[in-house]
Amino acid sequence: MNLEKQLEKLIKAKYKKTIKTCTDEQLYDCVLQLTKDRMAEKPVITGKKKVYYISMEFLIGKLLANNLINLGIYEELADILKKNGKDLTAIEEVEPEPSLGNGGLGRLAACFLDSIATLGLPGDGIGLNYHFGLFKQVFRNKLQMAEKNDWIEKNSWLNKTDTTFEVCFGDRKVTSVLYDIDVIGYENGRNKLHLFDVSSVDERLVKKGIDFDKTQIEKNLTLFLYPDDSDEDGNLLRIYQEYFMVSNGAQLIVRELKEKGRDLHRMDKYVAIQINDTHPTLVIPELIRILTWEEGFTIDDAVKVVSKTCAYTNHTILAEALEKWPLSYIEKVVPQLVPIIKELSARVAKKYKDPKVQIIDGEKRVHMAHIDIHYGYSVNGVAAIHTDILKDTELHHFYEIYPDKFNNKTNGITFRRWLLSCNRELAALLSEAIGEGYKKDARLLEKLLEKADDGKVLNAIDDIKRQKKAALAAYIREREGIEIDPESVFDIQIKRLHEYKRQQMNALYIIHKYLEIKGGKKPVRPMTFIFGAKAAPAYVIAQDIIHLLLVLSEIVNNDPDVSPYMKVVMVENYNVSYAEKLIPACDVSEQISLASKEASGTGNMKFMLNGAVTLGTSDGANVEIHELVGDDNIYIFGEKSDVVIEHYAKADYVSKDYYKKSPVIREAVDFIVGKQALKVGRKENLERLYKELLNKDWFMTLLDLEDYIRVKDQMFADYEDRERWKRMMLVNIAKAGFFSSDRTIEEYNRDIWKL
Ligand code: 26Q
Repeated sequence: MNLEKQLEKLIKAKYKKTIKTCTDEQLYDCVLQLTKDRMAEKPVITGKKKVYYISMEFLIGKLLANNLINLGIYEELADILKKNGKDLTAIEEVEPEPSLGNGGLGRLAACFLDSIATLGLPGDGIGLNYHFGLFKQVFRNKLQMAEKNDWIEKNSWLNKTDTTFEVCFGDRKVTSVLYDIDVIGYENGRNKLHLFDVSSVDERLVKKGIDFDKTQIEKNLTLFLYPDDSDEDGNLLRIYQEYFMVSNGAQLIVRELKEKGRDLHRMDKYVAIQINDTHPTLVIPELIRILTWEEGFTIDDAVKVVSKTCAYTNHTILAEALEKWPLSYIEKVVPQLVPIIKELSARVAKKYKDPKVQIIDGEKRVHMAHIDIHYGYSVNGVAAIHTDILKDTELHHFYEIYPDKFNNKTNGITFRRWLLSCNRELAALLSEAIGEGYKKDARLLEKLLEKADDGKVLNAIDDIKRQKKAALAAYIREREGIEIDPESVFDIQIKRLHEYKRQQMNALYIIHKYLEIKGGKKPVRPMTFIFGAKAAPAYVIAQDIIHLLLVLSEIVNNDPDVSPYMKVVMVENYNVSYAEKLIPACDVSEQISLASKEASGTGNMKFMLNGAVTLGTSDGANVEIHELVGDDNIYIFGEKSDVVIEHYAKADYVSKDYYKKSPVIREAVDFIVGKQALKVGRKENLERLYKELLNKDWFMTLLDLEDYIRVKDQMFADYEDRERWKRMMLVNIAKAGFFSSDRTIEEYNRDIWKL
């Protein structure tokens, strides 16, 4: 049916109105329905073998614009609405964001689903239907507060199915309900994201903020996404969640195989299960349990086929982030898996004496990654340097046993969301300059290099950047109540708050600049420093860093000597939707993690694609960005990973030495507990952070601070060479093609899944 007629019909049936007379909310409701109906018409992608991407997080973000783009009806719908006095972007704003992930790992899963469907590969996601996504961040008294973040409305992307399974825990049994979200590829067919829920979930359990009774498992199991990004204590509920997900997932996979009449002994010919970090690791013993208990397999046969089916992706080398659960926890939550885990552990112990590769260690803790490595057929890191570090140091002992299992899959991002949708203007310009081919084959962006001396194209890129900066400035004025100058340089750091990502180093630079300006050294052009970051609620130092940023924002923005030259903005409740507004407006992309610590990063890729220039360390995918764009189009600083790793090995990094040696460092660090900061900030938080930096500084902020200041100053100076900067923008865009998640997924398929 004609799109306009279809929409009119829906509106009439639901609201007895017309497009013109509908509110944006009503229009959203009907456009959602229309989009879902159109998606349901797309053929399901099929094939002999299918991948299941199993993950505790799918940070899908708003889906409307993306689905319209993938259906190929975005422009048509926008025109229809416009004709009727309505604005599609305003309608997009109505959609609540499903924040079903913490950060990079969850967002990667969402990009991968888009690319799997776009490439026409059969592949579904398996995850949990959290009723409350990642907490909503609000600032009170310059401190982060966490509030619940509900996203499920009466009409949503979720389709309730009649699939239910029983999941048995040691102390109770629950019934699951399956909700599906359709995933359609760009001009391609349909896969699914399967999100499991418990039938007995009860949202009323949530009292104040994000507090709830942790013991009522039937009611709380799928209420919340765990807000910990990598270093906080897990607990029993986390294991209940993990087992609930994998048990449902395993049952679904086995059922689908049986429905297709497949021989379970040859499961690996029909199924690949990609385990997204260790969180879904229990799928391995759970599948073995199902095959032996319910399908009559011998344990040898079950272990064999499962080991050929499961593949593991590692996303971190932070030791504290690797899951190790006390066996007693697993005993309590899923006693039925304990004999299997013990058997898997015993088989390893019999073959390998090295304590570093055991599944159950001397303290009776279960190392989840070790299960994955011994009983999976592939182990991959997420950027070249990350995989190298896994092989050479962190997982070296495993690499010696299984050299062939290890492989690298450098992360990627979906260009549908991170270019076509969030920067339609740039996409249009690219189409005009180099044709539409890049939309299907991102590497064709390199054709843009032919325009590196074309003043018209360069100016057009710059114009779009200005436009996006103006739009962001307006948005920030409205949302944060802060006035920023669109003519200033926009320097942006958006990512989870973590010491290894070193937002505190950026803060020290800001202090340094502030003091310089106070001392009369004014920059030629104003600068705007923008942050967005949530901190795990239990991560104390991360909270302190947020506090410092908010303190700096107040001091700088309210100082009449300084505010004409610089502004500091910490945006509230940074999420995917905010990222889509920030990234196209960015000049300087801050990727300043301590070398060796950021597995890959994916924000770095999104910024580059949108014409920002990276200021970064030789870490994660920055290394590959550097190789692609060359020395002239990126700003790299800081110690390299080998030096850092050596400091850890020798335990010889002493932050105080750097503090003592450098007056610049001293002045900036002391500011944190100086009179001015204490006047607007809280002593407890600022002093704790100060002491941490001086006495511990585990992520070596002061090691790189001077070099950071030097290179960042150079970068700001170079910004004034406008012609050179425009060229840098162009080269970054042109070289971003490699970071399309379509390329990443092609590699996963070629080397691991073989669909
Ligand atoms: C673990 C145990 C208990 C509770 C929570 C967790 C937990 C939750 C989330 C552990 C880790 C995470 C998230 C990790 C993450 O986002 N890692 C990022 O993954 C990206 C995609 O590969 C990389 O680009 C980033 O470098 C990496 O930090």
